[in-house]
Amino acid sequence: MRKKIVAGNWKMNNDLAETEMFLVDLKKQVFPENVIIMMAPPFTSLNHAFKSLREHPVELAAQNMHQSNEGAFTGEISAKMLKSVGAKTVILGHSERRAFFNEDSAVLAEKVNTALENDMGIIFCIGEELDDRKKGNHFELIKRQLSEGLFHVSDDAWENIVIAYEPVWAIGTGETASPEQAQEMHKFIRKTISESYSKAIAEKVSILYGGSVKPDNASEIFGQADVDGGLIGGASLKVDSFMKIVNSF
Ligand code: G2H
Repeated sequence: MRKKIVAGNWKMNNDLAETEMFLVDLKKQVFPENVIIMMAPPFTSLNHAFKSLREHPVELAAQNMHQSNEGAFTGEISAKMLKSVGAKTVILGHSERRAFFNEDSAVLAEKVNTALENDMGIIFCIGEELDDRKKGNHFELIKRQLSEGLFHVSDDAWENIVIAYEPVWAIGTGETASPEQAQEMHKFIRKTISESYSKAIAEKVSILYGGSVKPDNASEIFGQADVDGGLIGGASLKVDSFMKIVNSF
């Protein structure tokens, strides 16, 4: 049985007071036992959320980190720092990082190594632009993102890796991949992992879908054979919609 995961990616939303309001409401909820729930608030809210959620089954993730362990990198955050404030996992390769901060596969491969060295979990994001899909290049592109950014890791590292497939054309646009499109790509990703590693590894890795997941489309998407949960942006900012998605399996 693969792990089912719903992770909220808050992006650059919610200051400390807003985080606290969210947490007050979140802690009143009943959490399902069959789903790993993660939230990735901004760095500034991580430690507060971690301390506040100690008695609750919600894991903390960071939205990014630097590839170096320390040094003269003004404005950056290291894996060790993230761990020290309670983040167990880091999201790497989000399309917004790739597009707005020029993170390419080479730097992502370094970040992957640093996260693994520091014993952090990774949610590794991949996804094609609309243009790639229109041209029919989407499978090739996804394969390239995987092989260039991730496929240098050892077999054992896969214990700490989750994939998030997020078609860029579906992010924050209200447009979602159809459940069939999600399934088709998730199956392809699993096959690609199987070919480069092994069937056993491919069958075990959780592959999340991300891109305008909402309470009204989550259960159909999560019902697909190769979809093991979601990376949720906008709909993770309100406890009500986030929990409806968490309860969509
Ligand atoms: C995709 C997703 C979360 P949203 O970026 O990573 O955001 O659900 O707002 O499309």
